[in-house]
Amino acid sequence: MSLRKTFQPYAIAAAAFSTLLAAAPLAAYAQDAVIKIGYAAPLTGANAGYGKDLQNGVQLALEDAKAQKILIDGKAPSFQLVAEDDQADPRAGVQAAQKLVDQNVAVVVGHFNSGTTLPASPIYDKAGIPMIDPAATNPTISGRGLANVFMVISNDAQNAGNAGAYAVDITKAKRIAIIDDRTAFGQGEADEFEKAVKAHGGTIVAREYTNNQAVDFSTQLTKIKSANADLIFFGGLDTQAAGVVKKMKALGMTAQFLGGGGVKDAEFIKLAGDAASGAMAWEYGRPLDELPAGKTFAERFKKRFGVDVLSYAPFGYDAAWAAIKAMQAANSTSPDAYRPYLKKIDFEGITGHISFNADGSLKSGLSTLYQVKDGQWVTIVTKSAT
Ligand code: ABU
Repeated sequence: MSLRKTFQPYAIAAAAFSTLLAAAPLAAYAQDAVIKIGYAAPLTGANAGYGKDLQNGVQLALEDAKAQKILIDGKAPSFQLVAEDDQADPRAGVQAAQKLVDQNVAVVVGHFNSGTTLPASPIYDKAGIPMIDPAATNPTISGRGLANVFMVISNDAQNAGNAGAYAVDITKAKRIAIIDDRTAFGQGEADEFEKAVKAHGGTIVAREYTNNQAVDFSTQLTKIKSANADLIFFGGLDTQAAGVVKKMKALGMTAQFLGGGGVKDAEFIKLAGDAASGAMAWEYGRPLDELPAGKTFAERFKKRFGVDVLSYAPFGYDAAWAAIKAMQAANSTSPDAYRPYLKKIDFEGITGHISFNADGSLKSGLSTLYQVKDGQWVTIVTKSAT
């Protein structure tokens, strides 16, 4: 039997403290039990803001669990966050995953990018460690039959699917263009958007692409301008989306800008300035201020970390709690023991109801359309998957 199969975080912690235990009262042992919670995301580079935001969400969940004095198998565990920087790079993502496996974490919350999550998840799966994805949204993440993959966020079949349907049916766009950043995320959501546009009888007049380091979008936008598009969908993240709307304005383009997930945040508005006005974007889940516990979460987060929620921190919080609740239900931190409970988890998180389909994807995923008005994102509509 492999080390992984016999892995028991409590057992390891207990062995390390065995000498101490012989002389210590039971209560002291209980408080010393350490559960390693793995976390992987970009902590350096262009996506580091997202990584830190998510990490703070996970950290807050662990601190809340401690404050609530939760018990697992009669013991009050001490959660230790073990964070690895995947640099938003697929190769570094694989290395980060292996490091977390080697450190015997009981669960992994991660990653942020679809491009790192896709190659990292089979490593956790092979090691038998559940990975709870709080942000990466390529639909194939949960579509490969991996028993240890769970998502607390809706995927891009749902989110970009809604975007495509709405662009045709409600916005009434007649000539739709698409640009994507050729990452697993950007291309994935652009593909889902295109599929939905076509399924709803819409017309794609141009499909262009860039890469996730590019800062100049002149070539693509000049072609799209010639194609006389009235709506442009961008598959990629906030910084580049801001560059696209700025260039659209510079070229005198009046087409509606529409982003998918990862565009709607304060950074986009700050970077795009006036060009952000009127921009639309679909994001995952419900607006935080419309969720029962959302306002309190935002206030507590600001008080604890000194910054506002950027975007995905509440999903990080819910991902960590999904693991903690499954461990509580199983009375064990052993993945083999708590995995069955994770599969049937059912609770109200900060982001909404958390329960999983058989493939680990979020049941009843929602997405929301926002638009920039007077320098702020305002909510247009929230929809369930099309
Ligand atoms: N889902 C938003 C951005 C992260 C990603 O999927 O790559």
